[in-house]
Amino acid sequence: MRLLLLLSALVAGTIAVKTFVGHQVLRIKASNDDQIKELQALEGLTHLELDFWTEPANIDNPVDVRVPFHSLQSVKSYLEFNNIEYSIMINDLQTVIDSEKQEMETDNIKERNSATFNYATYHTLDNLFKGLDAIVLDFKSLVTKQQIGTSTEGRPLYVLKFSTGASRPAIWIDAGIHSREWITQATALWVGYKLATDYGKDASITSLLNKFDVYLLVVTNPDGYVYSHTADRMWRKTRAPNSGSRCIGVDPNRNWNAGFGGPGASSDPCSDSYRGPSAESAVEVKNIANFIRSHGKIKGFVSIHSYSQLLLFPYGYKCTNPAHYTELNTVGRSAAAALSSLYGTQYKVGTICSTIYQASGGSIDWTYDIGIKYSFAFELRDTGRYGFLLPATQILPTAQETYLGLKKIMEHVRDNPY
Ligand code: 0X9
Ligand code: ZN
Repeated sequence: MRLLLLLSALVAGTIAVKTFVGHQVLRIKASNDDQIKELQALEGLTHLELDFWTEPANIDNPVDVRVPFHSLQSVKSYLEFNNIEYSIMINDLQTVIDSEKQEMETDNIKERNSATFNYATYHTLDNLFKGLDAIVLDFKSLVTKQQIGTSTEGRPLYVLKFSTGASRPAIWIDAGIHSREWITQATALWVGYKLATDYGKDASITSLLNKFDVYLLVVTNPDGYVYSHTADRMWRKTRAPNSGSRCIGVDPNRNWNAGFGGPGASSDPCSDSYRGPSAESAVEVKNIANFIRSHGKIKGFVSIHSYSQLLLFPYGYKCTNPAHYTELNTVGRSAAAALSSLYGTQYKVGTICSTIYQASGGSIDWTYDIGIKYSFAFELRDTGRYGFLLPATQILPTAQETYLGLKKIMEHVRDNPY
């Protein structure tokens, strides 16, 4: 193993790609609140360089942690010493990353010789952008591409606008605010394609788009997305430099002006949930917030994350229920039921705080508090078998079922004007 690590470090040094040889993903099951506290204490030990894929917050949700090779022994001993149950979900993360990469390369070579976009594979940023252009080209009278701003490193933030008339109210959908959640960008692109093809064919989508515009931001964090392909598959944040620190990036889902700086976000620039120096300091967040504010008629806002199979609504920054709790819960349940009707995929529905954890500075809390009643966040497949490394064979089924959930939410927005 040592030799392997050394070799991979050498290779990584020359091409600057982070490797995960010998990293394991452990699934940890806390059985009481003391054990939750012990896991939170573990999270504070930064020298272990643990990557919590899900957070220790309550005993209902298992905690998935990526443990680097050098920390495996200490972490396992700590868990055993504290009698905390765990199992190995992924035995060697690099093996999974390698097969994902190989599959993607083979698919992309095939795709180059084909006239059609392959929705069933993961794509580089450039290819996703080609996918956006293909939709615009195929559905000229319905879909336009609009740049709503630029990322830290100068990449465009493109939204697809689905519109059949001027000055309509609108529904916003974004994906990929966390770059490593690759299933979300892939799903969003297919959803765009499906919306466009369904207009004029599916009565419900037709009536929706005769009343509402839909804005779709497929790659909310393009710098992080590129970095997750070229340098570090597990990259979550933006790629903005932080003054006074060598660590890079802000968690763009801790940077919104909703309970900013409160619990469930870090003030440490090296943390994966670093909130940034101030709300909307991340240009990616600022650009979207500006767009939403100046539009003025956004009536539904859906942000797509992965993983865990959850449909969430406010609040995350506090643990009190929103004023429209009953309605949001009902809509959420009917969306989850529609989603489940296709392949039986089960979703939990509830507020961010009650379902996962308290987390401040999240997008849907901000949109809800500025008056966008129908604000939801999806956490797509799976429940942890592959986590962020969901096999490409699951892209289409995930996209198809998610579309049914999204459709239910959009229909509710359409039929309940406010
Ligand atoms: O912690 C998060 O930001 C989300 N979970 S993830 O594993 N994808 O990072 C959940 C937050 C959902 N809240 C909002 N979208 N506001
Ligand atoms: Zn996320």
